[in-house]
Parts: sequence; structure tokens; C-alpha cells
Amino acid sequence: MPNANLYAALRAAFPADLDATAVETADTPAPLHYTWRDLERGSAMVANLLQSLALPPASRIAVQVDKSVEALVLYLAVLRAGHVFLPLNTAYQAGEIAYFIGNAEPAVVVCSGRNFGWVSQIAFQAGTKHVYTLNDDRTGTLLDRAAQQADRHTVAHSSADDLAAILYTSGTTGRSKGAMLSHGNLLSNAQVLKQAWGWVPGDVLIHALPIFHVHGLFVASHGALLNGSKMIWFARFDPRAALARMREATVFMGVPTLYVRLLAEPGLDHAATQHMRLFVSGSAPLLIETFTDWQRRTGHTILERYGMSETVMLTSNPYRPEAARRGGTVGFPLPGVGVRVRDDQGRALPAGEIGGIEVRGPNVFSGYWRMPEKTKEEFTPDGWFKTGDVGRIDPEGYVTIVGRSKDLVISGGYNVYPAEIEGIVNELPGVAESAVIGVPHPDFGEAVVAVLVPRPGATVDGAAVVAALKAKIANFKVPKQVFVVAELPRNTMGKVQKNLLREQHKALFAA
Ligand code: MCA
Ligand code: AMP
Repeated sequence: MPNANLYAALRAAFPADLDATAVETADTPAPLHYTWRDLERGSAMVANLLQSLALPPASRIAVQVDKSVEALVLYLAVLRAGHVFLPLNTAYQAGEIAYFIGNAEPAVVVCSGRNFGWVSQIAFQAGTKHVYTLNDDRTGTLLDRAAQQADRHTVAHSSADDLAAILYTSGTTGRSKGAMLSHGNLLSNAQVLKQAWGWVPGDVLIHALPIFHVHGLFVASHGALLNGSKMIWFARFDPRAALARMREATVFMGVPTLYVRLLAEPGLDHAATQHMRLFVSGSAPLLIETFTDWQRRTGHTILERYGMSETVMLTSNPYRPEAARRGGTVGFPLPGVGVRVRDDQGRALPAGEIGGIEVRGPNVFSGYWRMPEKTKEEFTPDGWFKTGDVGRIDPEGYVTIVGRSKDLVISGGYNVYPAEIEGIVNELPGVAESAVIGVPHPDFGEAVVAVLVPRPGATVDGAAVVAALKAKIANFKVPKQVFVVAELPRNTMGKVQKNLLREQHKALFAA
């Protein structure tokens, strides 16, 4: 049986000259050059460290560290060791981390040195036996221990269905669920995208996304690695610095906010971007204004694609002809991927009719970690995954996302689940109930806003609510504005009418 381990496929795509630069850091005090040999040796040493722990097979390795090339090497090491990579947003605080560790029961946790105190306490209490630190300045106990390991390692033998990663997402019920992605899900999608987006020898990717989500970790990194392409690596997005590197790069991937911020750079013009071949956008809706402004300012047409943690990428606008890329759509289903639109009863709809988007294909996950019931609910009887997105497919086959049936706000590309925030706000002193919505925001696309009703006789201060939330949850989830009202609008069924609240506050952040 051939080895379906994703690292084996990535390693096979490394260029012949292993001493060529694979990753060049762009925002370290001095540029650092990591060769392909460094990636091979570094991931072998870390894989040997994991192997030395004699972990059960398919152990979860939870990682909450600042973006660094060593963090990417750790990801490659987990793949080649045959374990399961569990990346966690660096903004998550103790309550969130306790949930993920409790749910995933990782054998190993890797955290940044500054958080070791509270993370290790949560991990050890949950039964994790190994907690290492990894900092973004190439220090930490993970590297100290790996340095003692051999730099040769035989890649574990995996089947396509073996688990490679768990990505927490879709907490519409207020708590996140772990999307289980296999080596086959990830490799098949990376191979399809390599073809679909015209990767060629000599391509250079500007990597400016976090690597704790699908977009940065899988779509961007796998794209470059599977093509043997150099990455210009930003630990944090800086529009001006990223723009300056476009003279030597060819591919850039971003969430819409990154494009909005690049458009605010006076230096963004044809000359600055003429060396570039491809700009990809996704994770959140790209406004038509952004799409057309980009065309006007650079001559390039952004290629918008549609993905999910549960399905990696499912549709994409065409690479060629550029003219066939349609703003406001997410293009066509990728080769091998089925996309259909169904009504609430699961019936087929004629072309152009709006309904629930469903997907089938080798990119679709096997389910949510230890939630078989919830998993079953999200698949149709004939095996299609219900995305929770609402859209249509026009007669030419273009897919357009027009909304979501799931209660979800996407802010700057990060998912925020109103149910989770409402649950926390409702526990605050003096609060009777609350509704969390997303409203248009010029930078983040959507901004989180909370509307709450105080208990009878209580007075609640919005600023105090924000301060309380900042101490509890990831900063990007905290409402940008809190309204205190006498009552929430409800329909005859007693359901809060969030659409009315969105309408009422839609101009709150108008530019
Ligand atoms: C930062 N802030 C935010 C966000 N990011 N507020 C709302 N939404 C955000 N996304 C706030 C912080 O709370 C803080 O506020 C202030 O902005 C500055 O924080 P900082 O971290 O410095 O912000 P930044 O560096 O400007 O970050 C903005 C960003 C970042 C670069 C757009 O959000 C980002 O990298 N987003 C990409 C997310 C991503 O990779 N998505 C892909 C998901 P305060 O000071 O008040 O605390 S994968 C996916 O969706 C699917 C599978 C797919 O299709 O790809
Ligand atoms: P996640 O939960 O991180 O997997 O986010 C997946 C969700 O992001 C999808 O279900 C969509 O709602 C949204 N999404 C991803 N790409 C796009 C896009 N190009 N346009 C609009 N929404 C998108």
C-alpha cells in the first residue's frame, strides 16, 4: 500500500536542491532563511521527540503558539509522526483553552512560554502528560528537547482516512466542534488547488495569514510546499511590508480585510503588483467594491474561493480566463467536488433558486470529534454535508453565497458564534438576556455587536460588559459596541428577531 501520509507527499515535492530557501522571514529583526533541508531535518527531530514519548497512535497534539517557521515545522512533524495536529487561535484565553483541551484530550500541548503557567495547569489537570513551550524567537523547551534527537526519521505509514488534524469550528450551539480532517482530505484538496490555481515552478508565496486556521495552514502553506515554492513569511500582517515584497512574489492569499487594508496603501498600484500572478480571497465575503477597486488599482482580478474547516476548499472562481472570475460569486465547484442547493425539505431547486448549500467529495471531513450525533445531523441521508450557508447556483454554474442559516458572524475572517457570546453575557451580573449580531464594518467586514436587556431594577453599563468579556474570551469575539435596551424584538413564536436588530444597527460603523 502506498503511503498516503500528507508529509510524504509534501516531501516528494521538495525541490532537488534542498539547500534552496523554503521560507524567508519578512518581519524578524533580520531576515531568516530556512532551507528545504531545514524543514526536513527540523520536522524529523521534532517527530523523533514525539516518537520518544511513546504516545498512543493518533494522539492529539494541541498547539497554541505565535506564528513562526518553527510552528510550521512542528505541524510537519506531527503529520510525519502520524499524530493529529490541533491548532488553537492565539487569542483564546483560559476558558476557551480549557474547553478544547477537555474535548480533545491532547497527549501533548505546545504553548508559548508566556502562557506556560496557566496552559500547563489546564493541561495537566485534563490528563495531558507533556507540555512544551515554543516561542517566536526560536526558543522554548520543544526545541531544546528536539535538539537532542536524530535528524532522520521515517515518515509514519498513514492511510488516506487516517486523521491528520482537528480544527475547532461551527459552534452554532455555543460550543465549538472539532472538525476531523484526514490525510486524504488535505492532500486531495491541495492537489486539486495546485492544478486549479496554476501553480508553476518559480512561484513565490507571500504568507501573511495565521497558521491556526485552514486558510493559512492548509490552503496557503500546502499550496507553496506542494509546489516546492518559497514562502515570504510574515508573522503578522503588515500591508505596507507585504506590498513591498510583491515585486519578488507571485501569489498572495488573504481574507477580505487584508485586501481592504492593502487598498488603503497609497503605494498599491499596477507597478507594485505587476510581478504578481494571483491574488486569492476567501474565509469571508469579498465586497464587490473591494473586488472592483482592486481591479482598478492593480489590473489584477482577485480570485475568490469558498471554503470551510469541515470541507477545506469547495468552490473557486476560474484561474483562466481571468475575465471569467465573477465578483460576488465563489465560482464553480472544484474538480471532484459536488455542490448542490436544496430547500428546507431537502428537495432539489431549479438553477438560480436560493437554498441551503450542500457539498460532497474527497475534501469533506469525516465528522466532528466525539460528536457522532451532531455529525449525523449535519449530513443528508444521501451523504451530502450541509454547510449552513445559503446560496444559489446560476444557469452557468456559478455559486453565490447570499447568507447563512447558521448563526455566525465572520469578523476579519475569524468566526464568532453569537450563541457562545450570548451565553457569557447572560451570566454577567444584572443581565436578563442578550442578542449578539454582526453588523457591516469597513475593516473587518462584519463587527460583533451585543444588545442586552438588564434584569428588572438592575442597571448594566455597556463598557463594563466589554471589559468583563475582554478578561474572558478572545479579543476578536468581544463586541465592538454594546446596547442596553428594555426588550428584544421577538416574533410571534417568541424567537428574537436578529434581522431587525441588524437592520437597526446596520449603519453603526458606516465609513
Ligand atoms: C483583530 N481584532 C479584531 C480582529 N483581529 N477584531 C475583530 N475581528 C478580527 N478578525 C482586534 C483585536 O481584538 C484588537 O482589538 C485589535 O483588533 C488589534 O488586534 P491585532 O491582533 O493587532 O489585529 P490585527 O493584527 O489588525 O488583525 C487583523 C487581521 C486578523 C490581520 C485581519 O484578524 C487576521 O489575521 N485575520 C485572518 C483570520 C483567518 O486566517 N481566517 C481564516 C479562517 P482590541 O485592542 O480592542 O483588543 S479559515 C476559514 O474561514 C475557512 C476554512 C476558509 O474558507 O478559509
Ligand atoms: P469556518 O467555520 O472557519 O470553516 O468558516 C467557514 C465559513 O466561512 C463558510 O461556511 C462560509 O460561511 C464562510 N466563507 C468561507 N469562504 C467564503 C467566501 N468566499 N465568501 C463568503 N463566505 C465564505
